[in-house]
Amino acid sequence: MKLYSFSLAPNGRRVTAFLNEKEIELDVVELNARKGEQLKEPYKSMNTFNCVPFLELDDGTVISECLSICRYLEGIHPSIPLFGESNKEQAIVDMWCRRIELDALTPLFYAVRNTVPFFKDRVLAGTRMEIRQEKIFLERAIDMINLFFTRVEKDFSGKEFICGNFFSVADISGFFVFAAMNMLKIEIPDHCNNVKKWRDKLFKRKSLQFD
Ligand SMILES: N[C@@H](CCC(=O)N[C@@H](CS)C(=O)NCC(=O)O)C(=O)O
Repeated sequence: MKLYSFSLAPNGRRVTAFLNEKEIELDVVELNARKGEQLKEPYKSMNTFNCVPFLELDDGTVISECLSICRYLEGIHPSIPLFGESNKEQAIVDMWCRRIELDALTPLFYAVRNTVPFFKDRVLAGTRMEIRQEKIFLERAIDMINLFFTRVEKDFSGKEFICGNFFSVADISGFFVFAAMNMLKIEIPDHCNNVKKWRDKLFKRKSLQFD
């Protein structure tokens, strides 16, 4: 089994954080996504979505998407569960993963790709196309983040982490929401004290230390 990833890419780091939490070591092939290595053969045909990270199993099956890779790894390394233990916990982790990806992480990643000059002509991940960067994506991401955290704030009282009193893969996704906000200089809304405590806790966590 081999993981193809780029150590500087946020999505690559999401899987790295998961491996760190579980103390799993994998063979990793570093593909420099800034140089577009994942767009060259043989990688291009291995993962037709042309993004990192992706996992190649020993039978040749390729699994991409951070959460799907982590889900597979959880299945073969169940100890220190990060997708919840009981059926109820698993559904709650799934709910927060979806909320975080749909309402926060994806809008922020679009905002980055539509505003940072480096992403000109690579507005859509895994492409090199002449699509104009549109600043509206940043405005919309700020609206979505404000709404997202106003909702999260209400839901957080009495919980240590986003899904309850256990650390999960949803917290890892949450960390990358805060990291993208830092990059875009977007602040957590003032009234969201629970959210600020959550962020501070994540930034201190050993598995989430990146240069
Ligand atoms: N939805 C995918 C997103 C993967 C993704 O966007 N990866 C970025 C790195 S953070 C990438 O490969 N970009 C390559 C490029 O822009 O050409 C996931 O969750 O794994």
